[in-house]
Amino acid sequence: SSSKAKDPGFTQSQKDRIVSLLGPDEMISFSKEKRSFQQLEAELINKRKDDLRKVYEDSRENLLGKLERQITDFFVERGFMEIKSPILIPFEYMERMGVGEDTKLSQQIFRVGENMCLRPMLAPGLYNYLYKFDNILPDPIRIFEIGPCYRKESDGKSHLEEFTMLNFCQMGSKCTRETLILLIEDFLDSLNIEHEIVSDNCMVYGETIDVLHKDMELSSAVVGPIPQDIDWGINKPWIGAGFGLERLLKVTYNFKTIKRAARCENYYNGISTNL
Ligand code: ATP
Ligand code: 9VF
Ligand code: MG
Repeated sequence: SSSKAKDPGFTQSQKDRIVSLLGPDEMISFSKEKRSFQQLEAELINKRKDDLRKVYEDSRENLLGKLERQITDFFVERGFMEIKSPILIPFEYMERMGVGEDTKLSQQIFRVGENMCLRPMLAPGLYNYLYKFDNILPDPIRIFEIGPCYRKESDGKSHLEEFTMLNFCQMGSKCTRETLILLIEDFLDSLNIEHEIVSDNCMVYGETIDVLHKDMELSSAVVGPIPQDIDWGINKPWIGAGFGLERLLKVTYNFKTIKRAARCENYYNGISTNL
């Protein structure tokens, strides 16, 4: 038919290339597209070059870096101390977290040499700081960390193998479910992110309070204490929550895949760099 004749008939790799060049708000219907692959690609390349030049001229800020600074300001203003603990940690920490060799998460850990691994979560470092600060800082103790975490993953739309976690926690008085939820709501309101709170379960913490945006988990939050606390020298109530920064960016900028928000040389601020 004549309509078929106009169909440029994009191959899958051409479609992938075009999709990678789209901006977050742009859509394309390949079946209705009149332009040839070469025309379309050239137009999108020019748009993306303009986008990158505009970032260079206007703000020069990296979205992930900027979000980390914004979140840091939020928690520092609310009395939480900023922590930077090691990314390369003893594997023994994970066993002490209750991540035994038979569990799913233990299969996801990147091991380094005999005894070390890349941290898959921030909790071990925060446990150690809570223990060290317990006899020094006034009650309740509030700390948080933002930084890289690593997990072997297979599913790609909202999972990265290298991602950035925020974990904030409070230990001592007022560690209630209500305090935790108010803090989470205040935090997500500051980022203008709609969310829903549901109960879930996980292997490390038992019962969790999960924060969802549509079907995607933004956070798991916990009201302690939990049995593992004793192995870290902790014997006070606590509350805490872990958020993935790339998931927050994906929601904020409506990215089709989390890759656009990741540490990834193929995108800068969600804009293709393969131009
Ligand atoms: P999921 O079930 O989605 O794999 P999880 O429950 O294993 O996540 P948690 O251990 O609860 O993840 O980690 C806290 C938060 O860190 C998650 O809610 C999510 O926002 C983020 N996160 C965890 N794993 C990843 C990942 N592989 N890539 C990006 N973000 C992640
Ligand atoms: C909730 C998600 C054990 C007192 C140092 C703080 C928490 C966060 C769960 C995270 C994780 N836990 N990704 O602990 O805040 O650890 O799996 Si603490
Ligand atoms: Mg979770």
